[in-house]
Amino acid sequence: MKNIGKMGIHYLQRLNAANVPKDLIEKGQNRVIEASLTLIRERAMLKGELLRALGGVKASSSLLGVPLGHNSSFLQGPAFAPPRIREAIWCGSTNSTTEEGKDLNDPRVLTDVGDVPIQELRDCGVDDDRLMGIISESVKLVMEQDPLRPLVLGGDHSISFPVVRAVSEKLGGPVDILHLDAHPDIYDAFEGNKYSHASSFARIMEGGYARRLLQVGIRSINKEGRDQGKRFGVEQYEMQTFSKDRHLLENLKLGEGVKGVYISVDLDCLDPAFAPGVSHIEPGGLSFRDVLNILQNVKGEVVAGDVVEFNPQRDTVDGMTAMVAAKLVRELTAKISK
Ligand SMILES: [Mn+2]
Repeated sequence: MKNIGKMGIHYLQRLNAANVPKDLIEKGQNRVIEASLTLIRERAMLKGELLRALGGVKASSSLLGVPLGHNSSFLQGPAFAPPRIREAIWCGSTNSTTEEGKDLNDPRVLTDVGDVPIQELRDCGVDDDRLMGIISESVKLVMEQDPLRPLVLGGDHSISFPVVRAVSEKLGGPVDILHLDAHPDIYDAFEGNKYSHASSFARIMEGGYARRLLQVGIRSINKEGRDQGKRFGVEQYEMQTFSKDRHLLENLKLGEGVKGVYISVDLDCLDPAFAPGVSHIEPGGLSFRDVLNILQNVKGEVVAGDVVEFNPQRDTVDGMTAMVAAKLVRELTAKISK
């Protein structure tokens, strides 16, 4: 189970080793990359055209799945999360309205452009440098279709780097990031991997894609995490002082003077009692209502977001964490759409 994310059929990599001409491989990979982007481009265009024809929509959430789990340092199950989250959103156990009354069945509120075919690209030997570029490009294709705004389903947390990079580049400046997580994910590199899910916010800050980075729910942090936080001017709110910080965190005003607000939710920000289906179980976390209180009360223009690190291989048999992820997606949708 542990190695499932590494079990792509690295057939072309083997061919490479057998002295197959390099340009033959590269040309084939480029065709697969173009086909991958084409499907997302066309689906985003169709949804954008639909919303523009309907009219009266300023911003609308559009789901983009990024089923990538191989940059996890421990388990790789988040590669399987996007279809499980969609299934939970639409399972019918609850009605289709968000808490404030937006109807998810209305395409003006929520659309879906599908998944970046991460496993298919890796099967063709596409490396992480290019994979991160393809994720960024896919996010930009969604943003090109006004009024769509990307709401990304991970995947492990490594995907937040290419997603935030794309959002910032497309909008032409930094955003403010609200990052809910047990971990700061700000190692310079983890086990030698600069794309590690534990390093995504170091890449984001180095790139200048965020002005403010607020990390909330932190309870697994070492000296490097704190040093890196200071180095990049990160506002780290640790769980040990949450009762003191609660009022501030439930009344955040972000995004003024920058291009907007990006919200990144790692499911392990929640106490494992609420969300057991995560790779890194870290007791002492936020309740689900704590998270909703923070998210629902954020003042600012939410331009994009992600929900990451759901590991279906660790979930309860009745899929409780999938429902938790789904409700977060629903409420973030309500926050984005207008
Ligand atoms: Mn985490």
